[in-house]
Amino acid sequence: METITTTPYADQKPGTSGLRKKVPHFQQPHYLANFVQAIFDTLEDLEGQTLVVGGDGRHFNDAAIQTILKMAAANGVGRVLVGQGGLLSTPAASGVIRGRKALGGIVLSASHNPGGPEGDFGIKYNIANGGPAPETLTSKIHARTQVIDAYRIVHADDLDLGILGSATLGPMTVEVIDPVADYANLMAQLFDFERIRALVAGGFRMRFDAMHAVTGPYATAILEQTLGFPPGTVVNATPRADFGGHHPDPNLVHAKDLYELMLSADAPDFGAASDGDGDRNLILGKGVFVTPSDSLAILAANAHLAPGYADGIKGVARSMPTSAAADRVAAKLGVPCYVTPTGWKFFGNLLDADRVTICGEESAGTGSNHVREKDGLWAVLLWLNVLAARRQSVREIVHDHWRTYGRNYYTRHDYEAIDAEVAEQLMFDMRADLGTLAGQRYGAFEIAAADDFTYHDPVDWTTAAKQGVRLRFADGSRIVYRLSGTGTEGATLRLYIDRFEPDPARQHEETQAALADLVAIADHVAGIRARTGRSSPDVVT
Ligand code: VG1
Ligand code: CO
Repeated sequence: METITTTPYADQKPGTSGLRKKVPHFQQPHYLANFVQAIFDTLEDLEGQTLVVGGDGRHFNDAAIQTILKMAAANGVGRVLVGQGGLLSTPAASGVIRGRKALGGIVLSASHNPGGPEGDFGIKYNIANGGPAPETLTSKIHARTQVIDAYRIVHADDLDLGILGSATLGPMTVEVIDPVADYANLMAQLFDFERIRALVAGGFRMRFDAMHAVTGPYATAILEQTLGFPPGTVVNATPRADFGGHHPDPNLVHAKDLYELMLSADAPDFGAASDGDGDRNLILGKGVFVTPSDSLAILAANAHLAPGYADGIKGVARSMPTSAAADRVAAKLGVPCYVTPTGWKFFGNLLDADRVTICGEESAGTGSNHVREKDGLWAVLLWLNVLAARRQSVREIVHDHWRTYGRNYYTRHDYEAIDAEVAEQLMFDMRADLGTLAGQRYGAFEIAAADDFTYHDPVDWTTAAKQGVRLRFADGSRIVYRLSGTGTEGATLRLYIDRFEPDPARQHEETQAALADLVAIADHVAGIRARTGRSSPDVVT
């Protein structure tokens, strides 16, 4: 074992989902090692404990895992479970931590961000419940990175992570596990696989786009090899270190081929995709895109059709920028709906306290109490279970939902890689203006309230302030402004627009047209185009 002297890096503050930087940034001397040692220093009592390590297979995944293993051995960890080939989807890692009663895990991913030698990389720590470390812990890790002066590592050859089974690294055991098996078993317990198999046998067809990311092996094993979908149902199924040069982001821009197929005459019944680390989902029917906010509400309303949720759900939680569609379902079911800041780590306490069963975010993340991460394939399987039980098309289910609960027209506009100072100033000015905004009128829209969202965790009473500026209008419409905590270049401004339409006769407008007035108001109030010099957003979802 060797102790290596080092000096701190100032920029190791974890964001919405861990520490994310460009690959070359992570390759600076001791950069990764400093952060890993900061995690180990912050965790008390590592001696003899079990940790889980895995990632989405992007560039630098392998090298990072070898470093982490050698550091874990030098820091007294007893055993590390690592996915074969260094792979573990984020939800699968969460499941392994829980199922195998590990102390926690290190998940390597930059999610939907592009990969490759110049792409993004990321690292985060998950705790024993399988979920992302809460802010109390991430702040301690950050504080440690600021004073770190040494790290510990053993000298050893790299391990072959391609072979299942046990190996030793100094005093530590490394177990290379099948990354899919535990996860596939968990899914089989939650869903009615027989019923889905019957649906498939009846000619129901789907396409799943794994985007050359980590879900390929999971989707192939479950959809094709277990549920009977024909080979070729899962496309782009082989994980690649650069995701085939694409953004593994399952939205209508980056999953364009799938979207076009689903709009075409040859569309199968169901289309879905997942992101780099397998925690997000895109849901499409023939000619229809289901917004993530609607998907959350529809899954909450229909979850009882799956065996894992047959007793009903305890409650629902959604991130603040997610539309209020789920709130209406919760109200009808007579269960609570919690509103949290953006980021899955805020759902952990609610799930652990059994206050909620289903959670979701507008950014294509949906999940349940089965793990402590959002779960892309889980959402796809729950949809399949609902489709198999209801024997209606995706379109019929969505329209039926709107008729019953009303429709929330919803869009998100992202202004990416804008100047960080301009972005900070915009948010600063909005916050300063909050007091004067209420009562302002723009055509038919009147601002009823304006605030900056502060969350009070109802379980541990911690507070998270400055989570997004909200303008709420008299008719229930809403505009939200916040800065991304996952970008790696400049700043990304996210603008979330939401309008409720209870009248079934008016629920079939094109989304952007239905929201055009509010989009114009959002720009006018914050001066987005004038300040950024951009004439339009980079991504509209
Ligand atoms: C984005 C999304 C957020 C999500 C986070 C991590 O964060 O808006 O909803 O939880 O990414 O997703 P931000 O701060 O950039 O808006 V991912 O799939 O890590 O895993
Ligand atoms: Co992700």
